[in-house]
Amino acid sequence: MINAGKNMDWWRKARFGMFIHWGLYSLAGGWWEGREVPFPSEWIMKNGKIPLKDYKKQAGLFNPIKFDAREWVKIAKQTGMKYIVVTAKHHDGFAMYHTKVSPYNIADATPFGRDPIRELAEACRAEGVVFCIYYSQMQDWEHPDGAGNTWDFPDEDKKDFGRYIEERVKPQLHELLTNYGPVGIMWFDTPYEMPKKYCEEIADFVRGIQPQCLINSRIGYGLGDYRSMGDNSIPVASYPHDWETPMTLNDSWGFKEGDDNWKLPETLLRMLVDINGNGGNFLLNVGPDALGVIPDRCVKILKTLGDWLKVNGESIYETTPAPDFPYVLNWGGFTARENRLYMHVFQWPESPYEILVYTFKTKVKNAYFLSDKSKTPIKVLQTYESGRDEYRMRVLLPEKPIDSLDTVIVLELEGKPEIYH
Ligand code: H79
Repeated sequence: MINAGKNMDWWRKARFGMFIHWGLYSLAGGWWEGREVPFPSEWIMKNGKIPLKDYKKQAGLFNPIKFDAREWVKIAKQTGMKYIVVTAKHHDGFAMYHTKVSPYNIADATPFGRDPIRELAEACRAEGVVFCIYYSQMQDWEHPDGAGNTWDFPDEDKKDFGRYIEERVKPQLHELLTNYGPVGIMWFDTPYEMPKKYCEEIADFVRGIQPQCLINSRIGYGLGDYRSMGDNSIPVASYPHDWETPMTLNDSWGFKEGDDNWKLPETLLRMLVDINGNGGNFLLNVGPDALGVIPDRCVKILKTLGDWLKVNGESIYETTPAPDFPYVLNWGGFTARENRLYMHVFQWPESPYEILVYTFKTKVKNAYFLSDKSKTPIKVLQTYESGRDEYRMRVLLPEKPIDSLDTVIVLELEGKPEIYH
């Protein structure tokens, strides 16, 4: 993989972004002709084998009059998210921006008639959030030569994938990269059977227009700038490249009526800490509904995260990978920045209210709660074990946690945050 970090600065500092899945599938909301279609709602067309001509009829009904780009971007910002990745075209092939390449787009085919991608790009710029685009480059269930639609276009021999790339993908990428200002990431998805030639062509095409634009690894063949982990998967240790985990808030990416399997704020925070501690970014998804509203329940969960980050953001942004401890930290986990380690205590210890950490290469100079502006020292008892050449420490805590979700303790170290293995 992966270009050696060129242009990665903003991305490495950001650490937390908002994914937005919004499309015609948000109108169906996972239900078709009165029946729930299993799995994520953005897949409804394929999973329900819905004929293109029927799926397309949704466009005439799609009128998200409550859509307010500024509001979405403000929600992201208040959640502490530094970038937004929004679906300009998902696998269903419907463009959520005003493309001139095909009439199958939100501005031309719906009563709504606006270009939400433009509005979001402008709102992001106004609010200082990095604007990024999701584009499904291989699957397109509307184009007869795109991949994936085997029910409307069953005759595989007739398909000319190269024609789809030339007629649809490149012209649309050209629009997205020339009409909406600087794009932080062009986020591609699922290149499974795509010939290398096309992947290289697309990567070159993007970089030819916006050289600073990052490309995720789902372009294929190691051509991306950073590694996208599998959907909803978090590696258990740090990973020797820049990487990012895309994660759903409930089960579906697109809005799905009745999908109430919401993750708890403490679960999400734990994921954020685990991901950051292992050197990755967290791209957390919301699925706005057919009216253009991010569901209340999402907003509430995000607000809890945002409130925590307002106090504790120093332990998340601009972090570098924390050491991989060779034992389970059953109280929580570490993030790291310069000569500081941040202990994220999710599970407060029972009496005697202390946490033991060993195998440190260096001494703790100073310890305090991150939320404590006066930095009142927390007691840390340290011993040097000459036989093992390591520092062991006992962090002595009060009986009750400071924060109900995750209490952060700053450990200022004499040396670098390194441990013995
Ligand atoms: O956009 C979201 C997903 O729709 C997309 N990636 C995230 C970011 C994605 N595209 N392909 N895949 C995920 C992998 C496909 C998984 C599948 Fe399935 C398992 C296809 C069929 C079985 C999930 C479950 C989708 C349909 C059923």
